[in-house]
Amino acid sequence: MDIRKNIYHLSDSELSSFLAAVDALKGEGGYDEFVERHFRGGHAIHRAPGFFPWHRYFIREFELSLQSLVGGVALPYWDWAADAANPAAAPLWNTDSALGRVYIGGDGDPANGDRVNSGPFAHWTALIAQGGQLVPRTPAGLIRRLGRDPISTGAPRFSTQAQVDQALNIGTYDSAPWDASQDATPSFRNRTEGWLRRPSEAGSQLHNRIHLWVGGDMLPHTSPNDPVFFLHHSNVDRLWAKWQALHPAAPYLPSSGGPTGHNLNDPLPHLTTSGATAASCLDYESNLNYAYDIL
Ligand code: CU1
Ligand code: CU1
Repeated sequence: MDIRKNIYHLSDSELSSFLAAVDALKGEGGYDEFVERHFRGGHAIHRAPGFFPWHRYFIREFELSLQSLVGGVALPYWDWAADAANPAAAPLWNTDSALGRVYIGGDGDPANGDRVNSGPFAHWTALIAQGGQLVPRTPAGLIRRLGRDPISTGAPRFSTQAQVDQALNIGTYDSAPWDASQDATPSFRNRTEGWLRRPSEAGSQLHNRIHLWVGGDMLPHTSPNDPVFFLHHSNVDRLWAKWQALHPAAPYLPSSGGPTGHNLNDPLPHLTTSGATAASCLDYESNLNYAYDIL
């Protein structure tokens, strides 16, 4: 059983092993296959009930790929709500080892097209979509605009613990019409993915809001380009696990009648796990062999 920990709670050696594994996976090409699969999944794996199970498998496949390169690595999570008071100052973006541990590098450099020039992934090249194909960015680089991307303007600008708690209290997993609509019965999936807003909110929230706030390469369907994607989705998966624990009698919905690929026993597309369905990942501890240190 792999135990996923808060990235801030990793030991120095756990952190350096994780970062080395991610960089090694990038170097041998496997990392970019995850970017490709998420890009191919596109709209078919978002805005619908399969959002949670699809990403659950996807990041587990990623975690197993890391382990094949560096034994014993587990995927940490970024509990972003805990950094909501001042997200740009979060330790996650630290660029100077004199000020504390360096995790995944900091904000992009506006003088260099907002390319990340700090941390362990500073030399990376992201893949960008061009005519339906993915090609390496030229000049090379990974782009971040922490809270600065034009698309991330609007209030609130960062997802909060109050929003997380409100989402976790919704007792229904998903509801017809199984999409991103505002007039559906409030559901945990629609709210936590970030489409369903409260009257006081503008724009996308929660999961979506983190993509918008990080900006740059976290915006399009190639968002796994930035390793923060996996830390973010590890946390999103943890929130689903917590919701499951809080509502043990609430089923995954729909069992049938939803969009193709999103019913309980439908095959999930663009994964490498054969026969993966929502049903087969609900008990993630038994069937996928990982757990979280704290739900
Ligand atoms: Cu996604
Ligand atoms: Cu996401």
